[in-house]
Amino acid sequence: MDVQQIDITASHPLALPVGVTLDRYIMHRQTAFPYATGELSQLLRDIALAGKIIHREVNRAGLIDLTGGMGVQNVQGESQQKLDMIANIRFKRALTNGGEACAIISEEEEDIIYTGNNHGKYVVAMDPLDGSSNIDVNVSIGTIFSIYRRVTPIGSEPTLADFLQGGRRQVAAGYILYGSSTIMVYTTGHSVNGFTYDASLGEYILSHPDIHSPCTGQIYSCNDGNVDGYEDGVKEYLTDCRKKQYTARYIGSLVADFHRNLLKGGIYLYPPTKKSPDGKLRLLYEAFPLAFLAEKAGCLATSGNQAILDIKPSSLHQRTPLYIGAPVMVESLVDMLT
Ligand code: FBP
Repeated sequence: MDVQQIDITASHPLALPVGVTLDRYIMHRQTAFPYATGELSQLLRDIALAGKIIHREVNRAGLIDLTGGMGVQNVQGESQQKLDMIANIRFKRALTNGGEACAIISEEEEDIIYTGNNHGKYVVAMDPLDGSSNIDVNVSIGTIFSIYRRVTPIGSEPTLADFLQGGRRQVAAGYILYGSSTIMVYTTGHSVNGFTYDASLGEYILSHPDIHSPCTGQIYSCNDGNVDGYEDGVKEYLTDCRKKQYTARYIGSLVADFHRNLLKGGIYLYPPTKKSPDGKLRLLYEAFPLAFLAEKAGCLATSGNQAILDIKPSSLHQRTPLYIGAPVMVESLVDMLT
């Protein structure tokens, strides 16, 4: 039997490079900062690792009885889903074992979580699994994280002050979206990059380099069921969107709605409502990290009164109205609010 001679060169389709892995990208970026010690890099890798595990659990949740509620409520008064708890445990463990985070706050827990790594330089605020209402119905959900360099002395017990520094003091922020594919999008204060998880390799691969969001768009995202409770300026803005025949898209998972609008141009609105007069979304682990990332990608984020990143935080689980997205759309909304 004649064996056909095929010439495998580096350019052969079977030999094409897989792309830049997250680990390699982090190491490369670290070399750009001569004073960098690798702790932030390790922390980002710890978060990415926990994200891989949650990717696996989300994908097989229906097979391993991981859907449904726990029958208990979290500090927000929301019923905790099994996957909420699993995600919370996995991220806490990864950050504790990683050794770089001295403390964590989580949407799922009332108080500061002390990791015991008092020599850690960083604290992490996180929403382990955002979009809880979508967990059981296979709709995209996500993890949101925000990282600060602590202000208390290294070696000492971290305190509230480490978490209430203000959004502009974040050193890194991002999210992991568990959707049709799993993607980690983050910034360390410079560019915004997205890495798609390739489970067959167990690696995140750079798929969305240097994301710059369109300055305007035709997509608006809000819970239309709450419109009657919105203030006049918001109602006026939504009427204008309809008049302009913009597209209404609302997944009900902040990370998923934000990600779509970041790439395509659009605005996400969660105004004050009768049920949530201060807004629903949490400042420290939902609004701050997405606003930090949004501004680096050319978007705007406001509470209606001020830029989200200029809000002075006063408590761990405080809420805020959130309007975030394409600058032209956010500015025209703010004009109608004032
Ligand atoms: P959690 O699921 O983490 O509590 O997040 C809040 C959230 O689910 C956002 O993801 C989403 O955008 C919003 O609330 C949906 O709220 P509503 O159901 O009131 O529209």
